[in-house]
Amino acid sequence: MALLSFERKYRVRGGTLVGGDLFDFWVGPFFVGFFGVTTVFFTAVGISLILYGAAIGPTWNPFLISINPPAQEVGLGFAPLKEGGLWQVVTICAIGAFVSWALRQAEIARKLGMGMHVPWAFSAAILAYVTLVVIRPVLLGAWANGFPYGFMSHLEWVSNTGYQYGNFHYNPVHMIAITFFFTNCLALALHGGLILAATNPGKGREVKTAEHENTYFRDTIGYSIGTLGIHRLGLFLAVSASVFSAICIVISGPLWSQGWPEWWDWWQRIPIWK
Ligand code: UQ2
Repeated sequence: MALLSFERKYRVRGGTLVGGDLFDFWVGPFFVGFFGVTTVFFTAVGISLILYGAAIGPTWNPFLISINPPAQEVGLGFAPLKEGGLWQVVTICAIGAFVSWALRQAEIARKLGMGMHVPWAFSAAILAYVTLVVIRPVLLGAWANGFPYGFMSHLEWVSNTGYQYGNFHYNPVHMIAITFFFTNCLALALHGGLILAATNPGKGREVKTAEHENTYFRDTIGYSIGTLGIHRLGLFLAVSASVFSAICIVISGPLWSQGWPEWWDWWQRIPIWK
């Protein structure tokens, strides 16, 4: 079905989660919906506050602008706007915008009668962010443990937080998360390469089919995961990367406060070596 006639057929009322027919319309190509409105609201307020923070800050250098969390002494309380309060409100706006976006994805999936795979996958990314700026700071007792919103400053936070635990690459869950990121990269390279190779065999030659794709991998490694399977694998790898990232940072401090290299001392302490 051509795109325009498909959209004429499927761009119909109904399926919204909130607001009934109120925001059940499109602006140009974009579905609006209640959560489209809340996404735009939180994004506009958040960006305005970041610009305000930059304006009262020491620099307009885009690499150096930073909206910082409150000082350690504030604990889990509210801070004055100019002393971390901006960071707190920007965090609320960010979570509001991300969750609104996920719910807008859910509404669009419902309208089209599709599964909820996209909103759930995106929720894993939201979980990783919320773990960094809410769950871990709450477990550690201070918003100061959230990361600052700035280009250089967030990189420095990552570096400092890593060295606080000696060498973060010794964090076993960090190892698992990295393995998922790398494997995800491998899977997407294989998939993208395979699809383009089948679709663009060269000028004047026939476009190939899923049978060619299967056979390519059966000939190469004796196994093809299949056209549906590769997408299941991709979703699993991508979501796992986010979830294990969230776990690897939330256990750093709340569960383990020494260096990560020391964690491996359990190996030396196995009674069998005695
Ligand atoms: C495949 C298949 C696809 C693919 C790819 C494979 C026809 C179009 C890439 C090959 C993938 C395999 C064998 C899994 C590799 C495993 C890991 C953990 C990277 O078979 O079906 O569909 O795109």
